[in-house]
Amino acid sequence: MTSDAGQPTRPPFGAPRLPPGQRLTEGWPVLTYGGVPRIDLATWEFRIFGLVEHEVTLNWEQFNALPQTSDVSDIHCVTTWSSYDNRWDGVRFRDVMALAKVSAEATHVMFHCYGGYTTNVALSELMGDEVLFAHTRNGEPISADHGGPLRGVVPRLYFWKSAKWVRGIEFMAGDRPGFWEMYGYHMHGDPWIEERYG
Ligand SMILES: Nc1nc2c(c(=O)[nH]1)N[C@H]1C(S)=C(S)[C@@H](COP(=O)(O)O)O[C@H]1N2
Ligand SMILES: [Mo]
Repeated sequence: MTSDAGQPTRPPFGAPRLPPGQRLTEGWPVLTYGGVPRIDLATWEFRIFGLVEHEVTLNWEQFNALPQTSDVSDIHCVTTWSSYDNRWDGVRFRDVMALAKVSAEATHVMFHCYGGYTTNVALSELMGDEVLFAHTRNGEPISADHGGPLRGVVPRLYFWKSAKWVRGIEFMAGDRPGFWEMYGYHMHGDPWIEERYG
C-alpha cells in the first residue's frame, strides 16, 4: 500500500479491518497531554484564519447553525488501541472551510485547540464525508475529557490528528509540525502503513 498524492490508504477489499499493530478495545480511553481546558460556551469561538481572503470567527450558536451531519467511523490510536463504529454528529470540515475563501496556495491545515494543543493535516485528507467537527458521539454530547464541546474527527489518520477542544483552523502553504509532530510523531500518520513516528 502506498499513500500517493497524500491520500490516506485504505485496506484492500477483503483485507482485515484492524490496521497492523493495533488491537480492538471496547471502551474509549482518554488520552490528553496536560489538563482539560475550561471552556465557557458563552465565550467559545471558532476561528478560520491563515491563507484565507477574510478571517471568519463563529460563536457557538453560529457554529451549530451550520449544516449538521453524522458519520460512523473507526478510531486508531498510535498507542495501539482501536475502536470500531463510533457515530459522530457535527459539521463537515469542508462545510466549515467553505465559509472562508481559502487561497489556492493552501496545502495543509493546523488545528488549534483550547489549551494550546495543535496538530497538522494535509488539506487533501480533510475533504471526505468522514472528517467532522463533532459535538456528539454515539448519541451523547462529547464530554470535556474527550474534547467537548467540539473536537475534530479525522478517522483515516491516527487519532492524535483528531483535535480535542478545537478552536480554530489555520490554512497554510506547506506543512508545519503540530504539538506531537514536533516530538517525533509522523507528519502524516496513516495507520495502514504504520506512520507512527517520523
Ligand atoms: N487538544 C488536544 N487534542 C488531542 C489530544 C490532546 O492532548 N489535546 N490528544 C490527542 C491524542 S494523542 C489522542 S489519541 C486523542 C485521544 O482522544 P480521546 O481522549 O477522546 O480518546 O486525542 C488527540 N487530540
Ligand atoms: Mo494518541
